[in-house]
Amino acid sequence: METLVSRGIIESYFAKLSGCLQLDAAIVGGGPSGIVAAYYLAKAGRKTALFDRKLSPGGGMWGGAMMFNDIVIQDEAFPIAEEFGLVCRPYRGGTYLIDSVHATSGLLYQATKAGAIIFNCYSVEDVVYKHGRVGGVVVNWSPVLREKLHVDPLTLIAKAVLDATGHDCEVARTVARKNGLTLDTPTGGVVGEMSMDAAEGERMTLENTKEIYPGLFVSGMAANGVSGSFRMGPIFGGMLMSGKKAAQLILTSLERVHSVEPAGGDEGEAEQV
Ligand code: 48F
Repeated sequence: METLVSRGIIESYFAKLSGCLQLDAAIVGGGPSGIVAAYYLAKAGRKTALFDRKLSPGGGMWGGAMMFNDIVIQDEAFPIAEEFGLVCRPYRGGTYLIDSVHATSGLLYQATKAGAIIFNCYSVEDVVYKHGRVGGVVVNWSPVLREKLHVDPLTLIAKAVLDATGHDCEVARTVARKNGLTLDTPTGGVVGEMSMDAAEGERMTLENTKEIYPGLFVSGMAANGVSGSFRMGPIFGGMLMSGKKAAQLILTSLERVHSVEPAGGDEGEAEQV
């Protein structure tokens, strides 16, 4: 029995991982915007994997505000919450309250059920950058990085990469710093997040959700971070809508990109046509 259990996990896990060596979309960060993006991409039939450095993906949604575990969403985001089957309680001023543990687990459940693969305990430490576009993610075990072990990473090719890393916009920062690229932001670099303005922050999140470099998209707080917009605290409608918009933008871009596979092999790379 012990061997059967171990063999089952090992065979299943490595089949899952090798099935993700060439992705349509690699999502970095399993907060609300990344999970929602993963759901819509997988639902559209795209090979999608999401990487989160933590044991429990969900980002900043589990804890509500100051660990008071409820969140607020506004009217405009209600259809997304409804599509995910979340139980929303109408509140005042066109808002709804949702239990944050229910909301986070509901998003994760629907995204994985739609076919998105989630790799937890994975840190994205770099990207693949060639032919003038971002074309994949460089991953390592989070404990390897935490322990500062000198161990090389693995690489997964992806036609689109979504930076959904939240406030630190880690992927965009790494891409800009290492390659000296000009991003589609007001300064051409990562501007950095501003202080609290909930309404403006929510509005700008959606506006800032875009492709900031060929192959590299941003959503959620990372979108506001790269473009220098406001934080908004525990109202999460913008995060859900940003994830959906990111998925739509990626789906449109995937129609322009195809995978070139060398004859007789499965080790082709994503290239733009
Ligand atoms: O911050 P986070 O929840 O992302 P989000 O979708 O949502 C923001 C809100 O939670 C909240 C807010 C809205 O009202 O202000 O903060 O923008 O989740 C980001 C996730 O990315 C993971 C991190 O563990 C977290 O779960 N992450 C960050 N950097 C990396 C990463 C990395 N380099 N590799 C893998 N995962």
